[in-house]
Amino acid sequence: LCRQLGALRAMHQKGVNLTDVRVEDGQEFAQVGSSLEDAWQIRASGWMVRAGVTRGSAKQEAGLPVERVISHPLYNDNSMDYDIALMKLRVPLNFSDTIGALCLLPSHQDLLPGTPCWVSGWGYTRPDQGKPHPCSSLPMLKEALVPLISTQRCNSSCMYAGELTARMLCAGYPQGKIDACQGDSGGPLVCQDELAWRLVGIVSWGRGCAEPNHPGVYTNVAQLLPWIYHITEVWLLSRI
Ligand code: 4AZ
Repeated sequence: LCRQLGALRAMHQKGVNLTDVRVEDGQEFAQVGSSLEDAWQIRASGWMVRAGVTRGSAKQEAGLPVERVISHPLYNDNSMDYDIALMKLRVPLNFSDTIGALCLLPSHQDLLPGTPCWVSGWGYTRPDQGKPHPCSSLPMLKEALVPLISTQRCNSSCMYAGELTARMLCAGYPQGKIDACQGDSGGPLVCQDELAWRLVGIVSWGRGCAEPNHPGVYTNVAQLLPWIYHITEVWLLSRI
């Protein structure tokens, strides 16, 4: 059974897209959520999602309305620990050739270092890219093969020297050159097993992009499954 979680491009009605402003960042939330009992759970009427697209879209292009957004209550802006949020669409997606469900991992499955996984996004293709020229064509979705790197190795003194928590995992190449970059955050890291494609990570952070000894750091979805199941169960049962 796969839940309808996965690679979606979301944007804000005001004209900011999900990759420009982190959904889980404080201010947007503090403002909108302050009137609710649960400050972490807001009615996200301003958020829109586009599904089944590979071409980057203009800010004013229509999307599907989002009913709710919740960011993890333990999210830490400094350490980037618990870098995850969930969105519930107002109306379920119609599955098609280009829109489907991505599976989660079976609980407590540990993937081996070297497992081939794919990251995708509309982010920078050079670390110093800067804003695109207003007349330049809209970007296409890009993907890259990034093998998993063990946390033990990634947390060693020559890589991230203890900065990684259990809610993080690394993927990429010790020699650099291929990596996620700014604007890819929130996007999926997927790996295929015998049964399905699985959402293993979420693009989170890294020192620069594609630098040697600083592979991409991803939210370790396997460690957050209890929270994902809890929230989606509540949303399902309460019909909110
Ligand atoms: C970012 O700022 C970002 N090289 C995303 C991914 C990586 C670095 C920065 C990984 O959104």
